[in-house]
Amino acid sequence: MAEIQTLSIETQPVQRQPKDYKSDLEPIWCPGCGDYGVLNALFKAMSQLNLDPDKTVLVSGIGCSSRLPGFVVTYGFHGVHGRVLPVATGIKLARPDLTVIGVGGDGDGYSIGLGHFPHAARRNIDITYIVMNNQIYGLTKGQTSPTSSTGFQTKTTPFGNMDGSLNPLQLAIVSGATFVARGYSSMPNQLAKIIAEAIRHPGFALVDVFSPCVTFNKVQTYDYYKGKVYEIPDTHDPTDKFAALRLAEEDGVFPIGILYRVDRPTLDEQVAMVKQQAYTENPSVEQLFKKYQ
Ligand SMILES: Cc1ncc(C[n+]2csc(CCOP(=O)(O)OP(=O)(O)O)c2C)c(N)n1
Ligand code: SF4
Repeated sequence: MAEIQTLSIETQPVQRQPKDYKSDLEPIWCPGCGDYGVLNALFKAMSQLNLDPDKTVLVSGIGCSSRLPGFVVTYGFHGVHGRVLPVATGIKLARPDLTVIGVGGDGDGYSIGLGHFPHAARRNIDITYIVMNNQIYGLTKGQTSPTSSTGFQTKTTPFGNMDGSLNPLQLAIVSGATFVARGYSSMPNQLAKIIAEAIRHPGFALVDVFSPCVTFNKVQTYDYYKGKVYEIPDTHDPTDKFAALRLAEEDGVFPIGILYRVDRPTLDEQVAMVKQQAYTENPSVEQLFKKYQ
């Protein structure tokens, strides 16, 4: 009998370009909104990593910035306000093979969603969280957010914001995040590099991005950041927690880059190990009853 020959076809990996991640939907952000820069940097980062859109999920909440998943050809989940992190955590635990990226605004992530933030960080779930921080609520037309500066006059604070402003970088570091970075939407090449590193990092990675709202924030404008943002020098040791906290504390000038990066087991790795152990031991229901009665 003739031997059956199997034909193997070698397929070359496709190198995707930034434009290949762009969906047919055109962004409807105001002209000049910082979120355009973040979207373009994300396209570049995805191309640098050659991410497969069929294996990538973008999860967002509600806000101008949370529209972002619609503009990308990956899977997307445009959820409810403030719930990026629990949804992203659930997706990553159910499908650890997927690259999961949360996106949204400072209102979404640091106000209504803040309760989820330290827990995602301390659990070290392997997701990337990009916060487009414009220090205001854009979608609802200009109210203060937790990162608004003290004294900032908005519709909700006509006599000036009386609150101190939250420092998301420090909060992430002390909560147990293993990758903490700051980007600026007007430095798209550097932002793309930071986002690519964050996605590559195994564990909870925060990328807080200054992304000016040109319509409602007339204080933290592009002019405001000119001369205040600077790249973190190579001499900074990102494994030094206290050095990272000091960088995040700087006031009046804003270091851009990776402040903190360490390795620690991720939640999804540990859950996979427990699942494996349960399959290996495979106890009967009777044995389980005996063990726990
Ligand atoms: C439960 C709930 N509360 C309030 C709102 C109203 N709301 C929609 S977006 C938003 C804040 C948006 O600010 P931010 O997350 O910073 O995003 P931006 O629009 O600035 O990108 C608020 C309060 C809502 N949609 N759902
Ligand atoms: S309102 Fe602000 S945040 Fe929203 S799209 Fe316009 S500039 Fe961007």
